[in-house]
Amino acid sequence: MFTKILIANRGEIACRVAATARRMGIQTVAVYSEADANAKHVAVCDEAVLIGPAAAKESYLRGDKIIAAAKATGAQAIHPGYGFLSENAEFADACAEAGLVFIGPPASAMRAMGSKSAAKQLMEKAKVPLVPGYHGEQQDADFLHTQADSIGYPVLLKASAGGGGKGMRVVENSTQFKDALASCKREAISSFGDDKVLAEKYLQRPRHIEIQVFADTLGNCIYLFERDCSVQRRHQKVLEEAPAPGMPAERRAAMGEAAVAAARAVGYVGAGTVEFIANQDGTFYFMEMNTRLQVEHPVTEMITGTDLVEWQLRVAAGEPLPKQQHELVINGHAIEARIYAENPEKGFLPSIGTLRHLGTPESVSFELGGVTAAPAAVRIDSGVREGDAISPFYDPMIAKLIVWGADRKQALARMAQALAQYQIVGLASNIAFLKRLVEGQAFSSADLDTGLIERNHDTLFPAAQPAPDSALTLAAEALLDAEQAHSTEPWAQANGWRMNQTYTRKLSFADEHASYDISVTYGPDGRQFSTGDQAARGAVLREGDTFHVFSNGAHYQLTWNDPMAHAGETEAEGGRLTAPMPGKVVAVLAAKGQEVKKGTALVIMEAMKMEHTIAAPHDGVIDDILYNVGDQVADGAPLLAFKAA
Ligand code: MV4
Repeated sequence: MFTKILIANRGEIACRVAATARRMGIQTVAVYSEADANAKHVAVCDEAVLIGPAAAKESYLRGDKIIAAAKATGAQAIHPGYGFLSENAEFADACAEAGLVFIGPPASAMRAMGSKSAAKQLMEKAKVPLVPGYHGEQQDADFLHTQADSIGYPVLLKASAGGGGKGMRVVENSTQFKDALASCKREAISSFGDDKVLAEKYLQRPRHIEIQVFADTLGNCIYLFERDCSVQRRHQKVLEEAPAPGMPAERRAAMGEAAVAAARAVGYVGAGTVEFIANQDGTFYFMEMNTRLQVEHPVTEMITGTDLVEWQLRVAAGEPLPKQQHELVINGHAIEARIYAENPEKGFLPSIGTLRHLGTPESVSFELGGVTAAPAAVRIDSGVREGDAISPFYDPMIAKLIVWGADRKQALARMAQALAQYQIVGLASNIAFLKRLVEGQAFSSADLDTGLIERNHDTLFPAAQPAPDSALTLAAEALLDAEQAHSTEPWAQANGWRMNQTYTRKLSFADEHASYDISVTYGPDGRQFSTGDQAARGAVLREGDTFHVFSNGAHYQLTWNDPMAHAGETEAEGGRLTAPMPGKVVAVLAAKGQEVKKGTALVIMEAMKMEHTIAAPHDGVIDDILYNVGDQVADGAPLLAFKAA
């Protein structure tokens, strides 16, 4: 086994690989860009090498610099993670030339699967089911038209060099064919520099079902069952689960065997994924093979009790696969949600900024390959910590939230619960969207296909709702509790209530949709809110006058309209503090000559049945107090003389 590996990636996958390496006693070398000097993946590795500026092209995609870093640190192998150089055959070759093990498939297998049409021809020979269609070399327009006519409409044209949904055209009937072909070829040449296309029968309401395969250098090749990744938007996976709902054992075996045949056909070694497109009736067809470990691999790990990164390292070191096919069984159900710094209400625009607060669900930490009785119920794979930035340079993923349940129903419930516990402040996130998605009728009843999100647009993107009374109450409680906690004055300790008097204080909050008033009455029975909502439950995080209320899985951002904000500030330097409106002094909390800290409550006024606290604008000394309790004061009257320290 290797004693030191270099991880040629960043973010959660770099951290994920490092966790397994650490557990196996393998040293890790991180590489990082200038933007990532303080990143988590650098912190969790044993060594780190700076490889260039923030732009991936100048850092994480620089194979030469990464290989030099591996040589300089004495690493024996390079794990590419996913993305970046993970499916780059030239990089795999360059590693081999430098005497380094590329922890991934042979370059020849990557090349064989790189061209979609060439791969399909290979698959045809290997008897892997293909969507009826033409994926040959002939590109003559009339020839392709005849092919499309005999396939039967609707037909899908796809760029042969494409993938990920780019360069596809649906052709509804024969008369549309010519224009669609020309348009598809134009996009193919501009996107991929190659205008070769293939034509296929277009499947309506397909599901994306993929098979995890693993092969070693000794000729063993097995499948670790399937993942259903049908819930996507614009070819970006949103939710992934294993096993696929409704999969009969015989079809699972047939798909698994087809995937193994696909891998064997290209001499595959290591972790790979064979993607199938499936009709609602279960008939399935090969789409493409991803020659890397995938983002969604944790759901497979959870249901099979394996550590796929450990398997990758063992296979790359020449060891046999840790398990044989017959030793693998499916245990329960796992679902992964990709938590992104993005704004679903604004077309999923990435949200750039600092993760000022990150609260995560209670997670039973994942025992990588541990001999535990049951898988962890909740696993979080993340490459960012509170205080870290989501930059415009890389994928704005915050974390992968993966849950396990004894069955799908339990996994779903745990997912909803875990999402409800997630707290993110500083960036927009897709948490609320994910929660609507997993709780929605379509996903919970496993009515899956690749159009699920679009079809359920109205329920997934509801009109903005005003904050509920419970959120308002929680914000008000937090505000009043903080005032009380920050004051050492007896009036505050007495919960705002003074003998034989009832006070009502009005508080005003606003969010981007509306403004909200709540009043709190202090009386002999304690504190009563006008909302009538005395038992709202949730967490509140305060940032200045903004209260982030996390309640029932939602995040409300309520900003307190502080009538005293800035009072006295303009006249602060050795100046006076004035009454914000006409009223009565109800408490004097400071004495002449007293030194006070910034924010200390000095005088409380009552006006229009509301209390107003006049606080020290700076650290300083009270020069004089100009009114006594019970005095009426006019609007703008100086209440005390204050000298800033
Ligand atoms: C299809 C298809 C329907 N019929 N092929 C999209 C990405 C590329 N990997 C294959 N894709 C599709 N191929 C035929 N013959 C529908 C899709 C498709 C899709 C596939 C998998 C996951 C999400 C998708 C979203 C839209 C379309």
